[in-house]
This record gives sequence, C-alpha cells and structure tokens, in this order.
Amino acid sequence: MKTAVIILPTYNESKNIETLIEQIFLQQKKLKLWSLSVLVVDSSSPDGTAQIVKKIKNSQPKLHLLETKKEGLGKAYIQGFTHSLSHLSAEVVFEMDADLSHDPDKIPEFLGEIDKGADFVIGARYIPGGSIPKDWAFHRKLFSVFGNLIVRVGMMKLSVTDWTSGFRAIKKWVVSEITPELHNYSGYVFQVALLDKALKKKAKIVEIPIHFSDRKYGVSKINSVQYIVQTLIYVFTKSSFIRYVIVGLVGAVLDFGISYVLIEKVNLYLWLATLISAETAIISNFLFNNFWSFSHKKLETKFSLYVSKFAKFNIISVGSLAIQAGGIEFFGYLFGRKYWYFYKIFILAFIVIPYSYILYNKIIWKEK
Ligand SMILES: Nc1nc2c(ncn2[C@@H]2O[C@H](COP(=O)(O)OP(=O)(O)OP(=O)(O)O)[C@@H](O)[C@H]2O)c(=O)[nH]1
Ligand SMILES: [Mg+2]
Repeated sequence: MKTAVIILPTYNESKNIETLIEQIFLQQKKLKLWSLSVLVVDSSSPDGTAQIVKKIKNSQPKLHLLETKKEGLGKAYIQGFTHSLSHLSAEVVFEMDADLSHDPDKIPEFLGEIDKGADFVIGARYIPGGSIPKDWAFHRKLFSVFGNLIVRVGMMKLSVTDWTSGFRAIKKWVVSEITPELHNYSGYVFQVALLDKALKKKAKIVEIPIHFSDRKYGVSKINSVQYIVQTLIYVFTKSSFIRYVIVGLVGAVLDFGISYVLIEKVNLYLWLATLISAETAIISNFLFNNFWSFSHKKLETKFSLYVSKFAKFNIISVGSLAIQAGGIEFFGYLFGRKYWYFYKIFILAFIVIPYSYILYNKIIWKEK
C-alpha cells in the first residue's frame, strides 16, 4: 500500500478537528491501494487544538502532529510537505482546510484521479457539480468568482478553473521539486504560487468538482485585503499577459501623444505623422515585450535574428491594424457609425489583444 498524507493546517480549530479526523479515517475502508495518514500542522493555537490532537493520537497511530510557530498558511504547508516526505513516506500529500469546509468523502475520488495518472488534483468549485455556499452575500460570490477569473486570465491558463481552492492532492515528485521555490510565500497566496510552479514543471493537472461549505465553528483567519494585494502582485509580477497589456497601453499613449504633437504643433502631413507615431509605438512594444513581458523567452542577441523577428512583429502589427479597420467598418455597417468607440474597445479587447498575444507566443517569443 502507498501512503497518502492529509495535511491539516490548523489555527484555533478545536471545535472542528476531532470530527474531521474521524471522518477522514472512515475513508480508509473505501481504499484498496492507499493507506491514509493525517498530519496536523498546528501553529501554536491558543484554543488547545494541539492538545486534542495529542489525545486522539494515543489511539490512532496514523495521526501525526507538527507544532510550529504562527507564520501563516503557506509556511505551515511547507513544513507539512517537508515532514510528510522525509518522515511519513508520503507518495501523495493532500491540502485540506481543517474547518469542515472540505468534505472528506471526496478523498477516494482524488486518489482515483492520481491512480489514473494525474500529478495534481484540484477540488474545484466552479465546474459543473461544484459549488460555493448559496447563502454567501453577493459581494462574496462576486469576489470569489472574479478573483479566480483574474488569476486565470492573468496567468494565461484558462483550463484551470479554480486557482485558489485549498483542497488538493499532489504527487511526491511535484511537492519535492517545488517546495524549495515556495519559501517567499507565507500567506494564502501560497496556493496560487504552488499551482503556478506545478504547471511550469509540466505536472498533469486534473479538476474534480467539490462543494465548499461554510465553517460552522470558529472564525475565518483569512485577511482578505492582504490576500487580494498579494495575489495581484503575484499575477502582476509573474504573468507575461498582464505585462503585455501594459506594454500595449504604453504604446497606445505614445502613438496618440506623438500624433498629437506632430499634427497639432508641427503641422506635419496627417499620413506622415500617423506613420511616425505608429512605428514608434511598434518599436516601443517590441523592445518592452522582449526585455520585460517575455523576458523569460528573450531573443538571443544576434542582429540578424532581431531584424527578422522585428519584421515579423511589424507584420503582426499591420495585421492587428487591418483587423481593427475591417472590424470597425463591419460593425459600423451593421449598427451605424455613432458607436465607433464602443466597437473599437470591443475589437481591441476581444480580438486584437488575444490575436497579438497568441501570435507573439507562437511566432516571436516561442517557448524554449
Ligand atoms: N497552521 C496554520 N493554519 C492556518 C493558518 N491560517 C489559517 N490556517 C488554517 O487554514 C485553513 C483555512 O483557513 P480559513 O480561516 O478557514 O480560511 P478560508 O477557508 O480560506 O476562509 P473561510 O471561508 O472564511 O473559512 C483552516 O484550517 C485554518 O485553521 C496559520 O497561520 N497556520
Ligand atoms: Mg475556511
């Protein structure tokens, strides 16, 4: 039998922990290939969570306790991962909240996916069959759904729908390769970072639907503002998509600004002013994308390569101009000229931005 260690990070979960441990071990009888162990990582809870665990431990040899300082959820998981691999011979580790929000009945299903070849199984709330509590206030639902969407689009990995779920099963090789890279993420943003790194290591990700229930006992420890800020910073600094959008905006400002000066102040021909300003924006986009947005795939410093890539970049840019011009004419023909700015925004956001981003990734800055 292989060992799966279910890590339960706890801070003041004295009202939940006993029921949860009991329900987890009840799953054992459904499993043929896996032996379940539970590792509680308690960050010095003042409510006596650790004492309760110690008491149960006397009659449950597969229950383990790691007592740590209070340094945040991410740090607790890193300690739990390291201990599970080095002391408990884990082949798979689970992440699971200890407040009964995650249903232990799902554990065999996670392991079933691992048996079928997954490296990283996510309990997902936003796929058919999954859910968040119906009685959540509107702002909380919105926050949860949109937060996830921003991370999905930001990281340009739409196939993963639940980036922030804390119910996951992960194979040993993924955990051991990634844990050393996670020490900077102590709070809840740890979950996003962990998944991102697993994707970069080409782990096979599978999602299964879960129902997320509200905790009945104890209080939430999440600091929402800190969580949002840290997550946005993560997406902002790690994702090429967001940087690419920023570079595009800088290009647009340059294009408009230079046109304005050349047309209004210098009195240059309209066509010449437009040509100069548009090409300046293209050059700026090319350089900023190369050295910032796609810096992890930066072009080799070879003059001939730059020339050929820059030529292709210009062709893609002309393509996006053609899409804009053709699209705006098309919508104008259908719905009238009056709403031209609306068409322009729509075409930019939904056609031109994805079009260029995909072509840049496929033609200019290819995966090495
Ligand atoms: N060891 C440890 N566990 C923590 C820490 N912070 C939170 N946890 C645990 O992490 C799990 C998730 O925390 P919650 O406060 O329930 O956060 P949440 O589930 O994202 O938010 P809610 O929906 O409000 O419950 C729970 O089991 C907490 O006890 C920490 O600093 N150390
Ligand atoms: Mg919770």
